[in-house]
Amino acid sequence: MPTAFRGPTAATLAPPAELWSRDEMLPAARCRELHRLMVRCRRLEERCIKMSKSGEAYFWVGGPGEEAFNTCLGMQLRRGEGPAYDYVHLHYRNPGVLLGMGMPVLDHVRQMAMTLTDPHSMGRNFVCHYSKRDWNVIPVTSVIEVQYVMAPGTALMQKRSGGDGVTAVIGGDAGTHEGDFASCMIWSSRPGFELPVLILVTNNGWGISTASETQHAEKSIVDRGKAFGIPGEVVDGNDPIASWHALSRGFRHCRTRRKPYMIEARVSRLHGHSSSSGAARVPDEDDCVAMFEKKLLDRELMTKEEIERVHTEAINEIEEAVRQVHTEPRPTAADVYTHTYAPSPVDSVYPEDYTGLPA
Ligand SMILES: Cc1ncc(C[n+]2csc(CCOP(=O)(O)OP(=O)(O)O)c2C)c(N)n1
Repeated sequence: MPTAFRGPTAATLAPPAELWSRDEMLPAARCRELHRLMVRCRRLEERCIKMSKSGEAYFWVGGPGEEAFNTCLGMQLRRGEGPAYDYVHLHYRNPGVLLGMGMPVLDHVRQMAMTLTDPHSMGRNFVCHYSKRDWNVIPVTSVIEVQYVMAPGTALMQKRSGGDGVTAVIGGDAGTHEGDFASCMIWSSRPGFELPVLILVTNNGWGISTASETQHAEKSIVDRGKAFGIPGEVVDGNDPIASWHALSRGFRHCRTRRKPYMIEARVSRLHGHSSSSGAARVPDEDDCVAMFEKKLLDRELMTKEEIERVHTEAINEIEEAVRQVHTEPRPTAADVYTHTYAPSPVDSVYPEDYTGLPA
């Protein structure tokens, strides 16, 4: 069996010579690891969609179609608390990032089912609205794009405190129209005060139901970085090999030069916007998991049976998590103010029997 997998930068565009460039190799073990993460993520998304339809949960949003890019990002983030580690400002399509960082699927299912055990919001926030202080995961908001204007803040603090920590920020293409995105570019690139911000955009071609070609006059979003002297690249976000290398380049640039870098990943949106738009599978979009499996089989890096086993194990793990959250408690009215403000009024201001409800 070959020990390394060589993948194309953009499967359909690159001439054969480039498909085999040394630049685009990944060790076989890493390919299998990425595949396992992508499959767990996809199966998790599919089960969560089912939960939203079966009454086991209420609302679903997520990133089926972004597994390749997001798992690569999660695996490359330097995980820990404080400025020496990387910070990550996410939006609502990033389970792959957290799984890549090592989050158990159970914690995602807990937020999906809105149980009290949800470590990100105690069951009070939408799914994918992560918040994890010990991994520098900044709380996700439903208000799109605000993450881009917050990112220079953590990067400024990282630059001042020394070290080589990076701030990564990610969001969708439609949201880049908002001023927050421009603020991110401006604050990250001030001459002499540049900041180590890895500015990522997952471009799925849609903003809910608005097609991006009706909104963007520029050829690619990273072109906007040129005006600010921010280098960047467009990558096939459906290709985990290309995504891995693009992200490596981006992290290396930010980590060593302490300056910003932009990556626009072209990705698919396989189940529409969210459960609000039905979440049915979209038939004519590229599927990164299926495409990667074809390459792994073609290069004899995995057998059909091994791939099937990865799917079965993922399904079993997720079903076990769903079974468990059915037994877990939900938030009560008494928790309504807990962690809403700091310090929590329930802990510090109100009497012990305070419920927040009218007497
Ligand atoms: C400030 C703000 N405006 C509008 C919305 C409503 N909204 C939610 S998602 C969305 C589309 C975002 O599209 P894009 O940024 O491309 O990300 P995608 O969902 O395609 O990944 C909009 C307009 C919002 N949540 N916040």
